[in-house]
Amino acid sequence: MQSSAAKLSHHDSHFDLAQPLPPLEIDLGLLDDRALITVGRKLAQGQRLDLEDGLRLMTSRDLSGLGHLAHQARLAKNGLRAYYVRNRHINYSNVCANGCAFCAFWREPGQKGAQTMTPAQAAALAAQNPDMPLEELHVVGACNPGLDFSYYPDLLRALGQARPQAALKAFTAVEIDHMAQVAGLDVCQVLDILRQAGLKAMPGGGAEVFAPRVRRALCPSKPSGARWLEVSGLAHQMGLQTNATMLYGHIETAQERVEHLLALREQQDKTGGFSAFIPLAFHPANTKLAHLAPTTALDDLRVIATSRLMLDNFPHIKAYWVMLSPKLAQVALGYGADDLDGTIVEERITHEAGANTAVGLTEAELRQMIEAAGCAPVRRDAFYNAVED
Ligand code: V47
Repeated sequence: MQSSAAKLSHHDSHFDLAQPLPPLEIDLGLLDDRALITVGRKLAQGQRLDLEDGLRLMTSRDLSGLGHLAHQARLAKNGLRAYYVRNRHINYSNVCANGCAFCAFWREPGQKGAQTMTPAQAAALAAQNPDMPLEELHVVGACNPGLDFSYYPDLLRALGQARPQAALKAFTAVEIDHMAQVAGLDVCQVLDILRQAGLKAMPGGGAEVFAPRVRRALCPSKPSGARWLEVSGLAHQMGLQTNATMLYGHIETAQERVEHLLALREQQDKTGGFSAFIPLAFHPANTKLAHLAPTTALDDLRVIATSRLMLDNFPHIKAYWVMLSPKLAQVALGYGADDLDGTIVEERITHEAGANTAVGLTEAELRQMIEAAGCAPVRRDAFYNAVED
């Protein structure tokens, strides 16, 4: 099959990685769960997995069997390489009109703790620690009804001046949709203006779980899953690489998880611009869902492994250490993940929801985690190109 990824020239290095999986070397004797044997046979024949297969994976308790399948897929895509990036998060505003039930980060306009950085304040943060080179600035905020559209290109220009070497990976599909409404422009016009101001790629937040049932219950004001996919696809058609996420571990069912993955896979078949998928483990503290238990290690690894196997056309699966903990993220490198994200420096969305992980890791710590897992560390840029000193 000729993937549309091939049409986007800057994806050339990802072309093979965005192809469905080749036949995998599966040892059926390593699978305890009989349901996994069906999946293992399909993988050995290079067949694409379907909803039923996804459910078998997503509900299996045979963690070592799942790990074997996902690790073979990881090896086929990325060998034993494990990527990390020297990056910094900038959360420019927490003022949000959406009020999602799973979010501890958002504030009402004027509420105690509501904050919006001026572009100059955000640039000053980005410029901190000038001795620490950054390949990426990860810039995410909220749907702030009080900001004019001109704020966003101003923010990008200020950040670009503060850190000219860092690629600006900024604004989720949800923020882009919000800007289009504020500006009275269409999504491509918004992206064009942002790109002229320095936008290089987009993060994958705001996808949550696409199922309308879940969105009605948790984030009714947010655009639909179909809209999130549409905005991402338009970004791809304009040549921007983006990421994708799934927030799991709240009220979603196993089937809704697998359907979310299949919708992403279908979009990737069409537009080919997703670089990485990042499963986001729900943190309940200080949210309207604070009564829910946090995710378990078994479920975290199962979601990583299932994602690697179902998203056969995604180049990378990220184990986001901020949410998983560095220890579990390290283990996830043997369950399909090939990227740990980065140095981060400052993180608010997960920490305000109760995460007790560090706010940042050093490059040396990331490399040690990767080497101790038996993988080869690769420092990357925002586009997954290897970066040498
Ligand atoms: O969009 C909100 C989720 C996302 C909670 O693209 C929560 O490289 C857990 O998208 N518990 C932001 N998750 C984080 C994100 C991300 C992170 C790292 C890398 C990339 C990338 C993207 O976090 C939000 C939302 O889906 N979120 N509240 C919570 N309580």
